[in-house]
Amino acid sequence: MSRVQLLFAGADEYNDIWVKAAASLPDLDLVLYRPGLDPSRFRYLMLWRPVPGLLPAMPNLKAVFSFGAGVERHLANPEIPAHVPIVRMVEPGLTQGMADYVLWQVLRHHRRFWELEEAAREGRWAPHWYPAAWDRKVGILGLGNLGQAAARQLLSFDFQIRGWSQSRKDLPGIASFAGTAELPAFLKDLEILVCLLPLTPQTAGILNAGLFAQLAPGAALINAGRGGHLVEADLIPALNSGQLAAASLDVFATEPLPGDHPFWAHPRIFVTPHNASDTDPGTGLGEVWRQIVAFEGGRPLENVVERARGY
Ligand code: NDP
Ligand code: OXD
Repeated sequence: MSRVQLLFAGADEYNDIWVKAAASLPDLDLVLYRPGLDPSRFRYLMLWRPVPGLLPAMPNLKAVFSFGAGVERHLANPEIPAHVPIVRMVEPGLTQGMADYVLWQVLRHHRRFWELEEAAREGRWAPHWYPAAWDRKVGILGLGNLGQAAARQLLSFDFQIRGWSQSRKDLPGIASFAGTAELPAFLKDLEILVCLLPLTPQTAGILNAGLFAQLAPGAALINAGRGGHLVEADLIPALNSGQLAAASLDVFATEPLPGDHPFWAHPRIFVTPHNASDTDPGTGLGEVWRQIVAFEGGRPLENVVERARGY
């Protein structure tokens, strides 16, 4: 196969790391997008945020590779022609990063480490009781690539794991709940809830007061899906009433989270800057290259977004 050019409009702040990673793929030319560049010759594009005017100037485009796993921005971008496939990012670095983030936060809530940190800061000697991991009920909304990886990692730490998805899964050790009808049974008595759903019209606002009320009293919430999953106005009342004990939020309706947002200052909310997991330049680019080679060889692309279902 002759050399292939990939136009790269990723997250600007890491461009140099991506250029370095591309050096290990001698048949791939990674060309960084910059205003004024003529994109018409490119057949492949790697895209994070929309770049107004870019897609209409790419008549030879064969596929858009999403820089991330979440594709709601691409689906909302009217400039991506309907016939051009959008490929979700599925790669080992992103997957492992999310499994690690979820494990970190689940352990934090399981052991209420934040209470110990608070006590230590205040010079208080305040041990507390905690149940064994095998008695802790953890649920994952979204049992796709990332949700399954997080579930497997938690399972290896002996937590009781349930997952919720559109279609039922047959995964050893994980109780699978499927569809809206099974959501109440999934939520019942859950002590730690992790959201790893894609943002779609069906999942927007799913983390709301009605859902919190179905969890065990004093449950913890971890949202690493999208900010649009959470009804922000419902969170602080749920924390103040004790329905929720604490929350870890990585994603927000407005990013960066504005400096005066009440989530920053709330003692039971732990904010991270949409950094739960990132696409790894080495393995991420390797995956894009693997797919381009297969596609050029006449094989179908994998992980193509189903536009009608929204992910
Ligand atoms: P997948 O497409 O692999 O998985 C999505 C899962 O959600 C599937 O199990 C799917 O069910 C389920 N689902 C979708 N809609 C519904 C619904 N209406 N009801 C029930 N279940 C539903 O996505 P990934 O695991 O790769 O990524 C998930 C999300 O994580 C991304 O969309 C993105 O928003 C977020 N993300 C956040 C990052 C961060 O740093 N905070 C980093 C990367 C991703 P089924 O299996 O039946 O199709
Ligand atoms: C992603 C993300 O979608 O980083 O991959 O949020």
